Amino acid sequence: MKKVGLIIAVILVVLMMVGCSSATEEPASDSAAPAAGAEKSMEDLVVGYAQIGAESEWRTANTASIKGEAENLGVDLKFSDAQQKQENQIAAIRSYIAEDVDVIGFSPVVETGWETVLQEVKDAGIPVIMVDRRADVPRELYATYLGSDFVEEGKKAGNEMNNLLPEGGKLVELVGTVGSAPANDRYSGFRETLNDNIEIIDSQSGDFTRAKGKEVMEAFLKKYGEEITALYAHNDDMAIGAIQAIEEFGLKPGEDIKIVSIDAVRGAFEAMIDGKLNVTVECNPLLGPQFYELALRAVNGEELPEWVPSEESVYYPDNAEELLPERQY
Ligand code: GZL
Repeated sequence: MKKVGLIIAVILVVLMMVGCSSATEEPASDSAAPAAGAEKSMEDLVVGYAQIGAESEWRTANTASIKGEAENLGVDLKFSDAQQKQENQIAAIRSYIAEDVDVIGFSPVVETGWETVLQEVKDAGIPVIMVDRRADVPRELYATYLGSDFVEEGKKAGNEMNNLLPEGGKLVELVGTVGSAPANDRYSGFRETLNDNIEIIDSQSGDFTRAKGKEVMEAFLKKYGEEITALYAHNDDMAIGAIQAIEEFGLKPGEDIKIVSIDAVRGAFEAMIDGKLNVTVECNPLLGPQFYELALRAVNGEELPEWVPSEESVYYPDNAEELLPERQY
């Protein structure tokens, strides 16, 4: 009899231990977290975003859109600023793999050097969305590219320059960050439409910043002086820096030297109101809403188009004052 009681007691103790251990093995179910395999919602989303830096008004507005929309949607955003260095962006992307985020967004500072790290992201099963700029990588390494048609922006700039200089002229060019998609494509698009009677006498990088744009324009003026009749700047920040250099040299920007730039930031509208800039071609930085919508679709397993282009326009001095108050960046 005693033996039977002992056996029953041992069985009860074992059953109790199994019951406890299974309780400790299975975490308490969190009603907020979706069941494995269930569709995620925006509030469930954990996003890693590797931003380039803060080099221009455009980038500041782009960052505000990415951060602001995450707050609006309740997305858990992990954000990094690479200060224009590719190695910092790569390190940030690797940290997001380690954190096992749901999706990674980034704006590649230059087109090349991304295949290794994007293969690591793919091996980790995390979708990648390229935002703003694109990298030169195989299609299978990213879910989609959300951004502008930089070649089209360059073509528009060339057409606008033709309208400003119907008799032709001598033009200098401020190129964006060397090796970046916007610099490469705005360079080639511009040359597709520019008339032959406009000679490009010099072309150098101003790295998309006001300070460098001013410095390079000072060098152009020192070398060519009043021979220069036109400037093409790959972004408004470099154009604004160049405008300061032109005025300090004693010439009238927008009159002695016709200027076409790209981005359509508030500073460009202010320069057009002052008669110092002739045209700005829009490049929309407010990509936050589209980015998170695409991110959620990618995380929930949807196949996305290779490229989602942003809609853009061209702006001129004649209605700059009227439009400035409504400009969001
Ligand atoms: C273009 C963007 C460029 C802007 C610059 O999409 O990558 O980088 O034209 C910015 O102002 O620095």
